[in-house]
Amino acid sequence: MDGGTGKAVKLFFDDRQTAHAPLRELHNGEWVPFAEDVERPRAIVAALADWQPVRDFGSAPLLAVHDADYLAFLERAHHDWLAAGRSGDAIGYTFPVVRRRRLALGRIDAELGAYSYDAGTPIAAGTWQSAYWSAQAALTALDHLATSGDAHAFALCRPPGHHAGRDYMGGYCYLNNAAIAARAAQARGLGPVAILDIDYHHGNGTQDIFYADPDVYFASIHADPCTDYPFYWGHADERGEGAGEGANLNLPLPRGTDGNSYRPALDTALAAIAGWGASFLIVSFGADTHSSDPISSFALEREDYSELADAIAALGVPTLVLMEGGYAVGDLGLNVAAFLSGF
Ligand code: SP5
Ligand code: ZN
Repeated sequence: MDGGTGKAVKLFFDDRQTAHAPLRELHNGEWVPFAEDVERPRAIVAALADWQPVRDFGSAPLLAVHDADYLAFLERAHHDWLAAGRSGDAIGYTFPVVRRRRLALGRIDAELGAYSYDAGTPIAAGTWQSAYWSAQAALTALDHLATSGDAHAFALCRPPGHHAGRDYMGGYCYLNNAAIAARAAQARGLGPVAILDIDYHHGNGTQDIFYADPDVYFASIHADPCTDYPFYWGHADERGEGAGEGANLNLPLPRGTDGNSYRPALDTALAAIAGWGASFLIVSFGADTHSSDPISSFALEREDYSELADAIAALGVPTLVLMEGGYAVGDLGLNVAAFLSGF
């Protein structure tokens, strides 16, 4: 609630975000249906009323986070895939050892490997359009917070963003919406900015972007990467580096974590964010912590989400909520609505 008026959190989404519709992903050695499908945003849109239009802030805010060559690749990749005589979705199969040797190779398969770290993030005909408008939804919600005096806003970012780095895609993510919003918030003088990532999976892309940056605090609560994707990032000993040392907090939790066992980690993250002195908060919200999620193994229930939001709102700083994962399409809309009702 805002100041006791009962005013609902403003919601932002653009229909162009449903153009992205890959058919399959590679998982455990098999082609399986793409989990991050268009039924997700449709379910969230259906569960909530009064969606606001998304404005176009152009590519400059994207370039504040991502490399220009990576953005150009995303925009043309599916075209290049078709030009190479392929059909369907573009997906890589050769992944260079990261930064071992940065060759600028033109073949689409070489580029797909160089700009990604997994085989679960295909590029379809509508991918660039949807990723672009997903980022613009975050920027529009940010603009709303900067100009309206509201304390909370929600962007239904889809595709999600927290696994995408400066020059790579992964984990169903292409543009890092949270990082783009964080840089835009700084540019508008809203900082110091903290990002709280409560998706089931570690936000490795966001962590990577700000790892050496003392001006953006990143805290993530997620499934222990010893057992869960993305495996190589999200361990508790990753605390930032250089000037950013101490501005990165990972709180991995075991499979089976429920609302009661999740809560102490949230309190730890919120205390750290408050202690650091954040004056603007971005929440990377994933509903894949729900008990019914088909690709995840936590056990949060719908009523837990409003309590989490209530605790986050108690920080008392303007908060931009961005959608990340959540794949139980039948529960997704009501879970997101429950989370937003807590503000
Ligand atoms: C944003 C986000 O939540 N990304 C998660 C990426 C996880 N990818 C690895 C797990 C893939 C499991 N795929 C199962 C598909 C069943 N249709
Ligand atoms: Zn996730």
